[in-house]
Amino acid sequence: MTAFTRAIVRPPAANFAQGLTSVDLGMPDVALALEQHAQYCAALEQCGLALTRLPADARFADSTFVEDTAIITDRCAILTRPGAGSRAGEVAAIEPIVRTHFSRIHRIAAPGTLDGGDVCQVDAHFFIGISERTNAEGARQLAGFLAQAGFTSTTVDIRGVSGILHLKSGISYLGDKRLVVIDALADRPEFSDHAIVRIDAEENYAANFLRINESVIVSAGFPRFEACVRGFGYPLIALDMSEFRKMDGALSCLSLRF
Ligand code: CIR
Repeated sequence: MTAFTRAIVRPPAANFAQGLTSVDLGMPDVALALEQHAQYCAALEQCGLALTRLPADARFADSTFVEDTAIITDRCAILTRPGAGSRAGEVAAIEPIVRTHFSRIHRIAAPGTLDGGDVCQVDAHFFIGISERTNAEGARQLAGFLAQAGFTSTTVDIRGVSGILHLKSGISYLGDKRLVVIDALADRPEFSDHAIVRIDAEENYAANFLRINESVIVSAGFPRFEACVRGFGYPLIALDMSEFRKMDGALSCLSLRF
């Protein structure tokens, strides 16, 4: 399991509610989103991470979801080319901070598109989702950069799987060879080499969580998944993510961890 020491975060801007969403959960309350973001940052710090806190950026209503702009590993960094046109400029806004940590940076080029939310690292292997945001060409370019760094990867086509925007809306790596997967993806042959922990359909949103060093950060309100994580013995932090969920966001989207 990768050991993390740092994370990059950016709070939601005043126009957060004007971002993209595919769910019908109402308008987010920006003040509450800011509070939830502060709790999220405190949880990352509690897990031992030093945070780089970027300023809110109202040029891009979705800019708090920094995960989509870059893939950062312990061997290389790749700037993405987000699949939503309204988010394209977010990459230039994250590039300077990524450059302070990595001298050699790759980037996804047109016609490739790739959102970081479609990329799930499982030790030295990466699953890359082909989605409404990430196309086959973006996945092919990323797989090439990862291979140069000695990583392996496979693609997982999630188009047509309802209720998930990105691959990591439906799978996350718990560590210790355990891959947590929503029911709709649990039987995919791509995951057959892994120990699968299934998420019940009513708890699908819980499939996006963070394993940070020893701890697991989960979204509050999913008691069966919480009990499952506790049963494995991981220290657990549960965070209210209600306002980010209204904008199709979840725990992993709010940071770049390395
Ligand atoms: C979007 O639609 O792009 C944002 N409203 C949500 C992005 C969530 N990002 C992620 O899951 N990595």
